[in-house]
Amino acid sequence: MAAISPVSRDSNLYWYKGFCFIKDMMSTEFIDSLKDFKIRDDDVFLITYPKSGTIWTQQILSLICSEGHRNGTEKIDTNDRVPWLEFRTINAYEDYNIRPSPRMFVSHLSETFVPRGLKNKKAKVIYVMRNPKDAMKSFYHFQDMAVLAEKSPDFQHFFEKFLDGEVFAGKWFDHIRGWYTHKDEYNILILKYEDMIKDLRSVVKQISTFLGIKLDDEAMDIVVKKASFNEMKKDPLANKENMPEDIIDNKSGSFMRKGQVGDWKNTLTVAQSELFDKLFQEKMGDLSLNFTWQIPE
Ligand code: PPS
Repeated sequence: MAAISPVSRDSNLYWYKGFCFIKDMMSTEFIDSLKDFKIRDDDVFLITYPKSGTIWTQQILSLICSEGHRNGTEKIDTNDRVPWLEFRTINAYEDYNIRPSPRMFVSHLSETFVPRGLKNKKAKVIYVMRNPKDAMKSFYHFQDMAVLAEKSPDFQHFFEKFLDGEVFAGKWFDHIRGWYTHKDEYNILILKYEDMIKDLRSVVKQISTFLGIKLDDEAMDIVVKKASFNEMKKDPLANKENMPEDIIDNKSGSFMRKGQVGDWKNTLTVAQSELFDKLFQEKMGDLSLNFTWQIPE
């Protein structure tokens, strides 16, 4: 059995097979069991590194797939429509095996931990990535709300923690590299947060085409409107205001915080940014991956 090891800057996390898990929320036995989770051909998995557009894409999937979500007649929590694969407490340990098809799931897992059945290339995977400087900044603020996270006293502390991967989900570089280099093994649509900011309608179209769902112009207008930052911030279900208090402390911040590209510029120093650029080049330079770091570029 692979060893687990402690995380030096957060005692609520542990390292297991190159990934950082939350002690109180997931055991190694449970995580290992997910490899055998039975996949159906019409399943859809949304996968992200944290703070990269997860709730946004959950909302888009809910809006595309459910007329009741679009017209507001069904008030179903986004986490029930697109439930977490690994955070079972959030979904009250629901037995996903008896959930009716088509099922949608969300996960922050790296490529090495997801159910093997996804490699049959029938079930769909949507992987969303965000430029890591903005993801890092968003993660830094999210620590204040994440009850189980050990808070960093200042940004420099978090910056080092993030680079070392001592946050839930481990190193950003590993997550992206793992999914990107194994993408051909999956029926996958790779999206970027910044493209969603630049042209949400096009991305919604891409997602609906990938899902094989045709929306008329009126339905498309509603999806794009209800997936906008301002609409989602007003919606308690999208803003995670209904999450259990022992998981998210809504008094310490707003989940829908800023929703911008380039907010990292207000926090990272020139030295931090340059160090990050150097590491990015070293670790990702061989991949044909470009990110939008600010708008306009
Ligand atoms: S989590 O905790 O990993 O599930 O967080 P995640 O949902 O991946 O990321 C949260 C950030 O996404 C922003 N967000 C949006 N930006 C623009 N438009 C819309 N509609 C939208 N919805 C969510 C959210 O504001 C967080 O980013 P920051 O930079 O902190 O604002």
